Amino acid sequence: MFIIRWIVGRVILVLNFIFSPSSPKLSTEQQAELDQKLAHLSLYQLPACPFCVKVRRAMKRNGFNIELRNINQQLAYQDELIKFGGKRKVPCLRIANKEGTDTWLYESSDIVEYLTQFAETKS
Ligand SMILES: N[C@@H](CCC(=O)N[C@@H](CS)C(=O)NCC(=O)O)C(=O)O
Repeated sequence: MFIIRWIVGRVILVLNFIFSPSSPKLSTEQQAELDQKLAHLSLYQLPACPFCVKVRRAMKRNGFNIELRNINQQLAYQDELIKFGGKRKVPCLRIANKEGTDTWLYESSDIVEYLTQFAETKS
């Protein structure tokens, strides 16, 4: 079972690489400004998870550089995801709110929807 999941994960990564969506052409200043607007977001994820790939593709389409937190690579990320998000499930978008609280947004479709709305309102 592990082998099959591993192979499927690699296939997903290769296909994602070949059919990678293009990013908007932004100047260095525009990109820096956008990066700053996104600094309150971080994505808890795994590289070969198909739902995480879906979110990362949406990020790329919009030119969003959101910090990626691999929960298998850093145990601290996994621990905080479980402790504060409530479960070990990826992708999960951590949204640091202005009041100092965090929103933990699970479900790839909801995250993509959030990013799409962000893209529409950012300018
Ligand atoms: N419906 C969820 C599915 C997410 C999902 O099943 N993620 C898997 C990885 S691909 C997961 O986190 N499984 C729990 C685990 O790996 O511990 C979504 O669209 O985000």
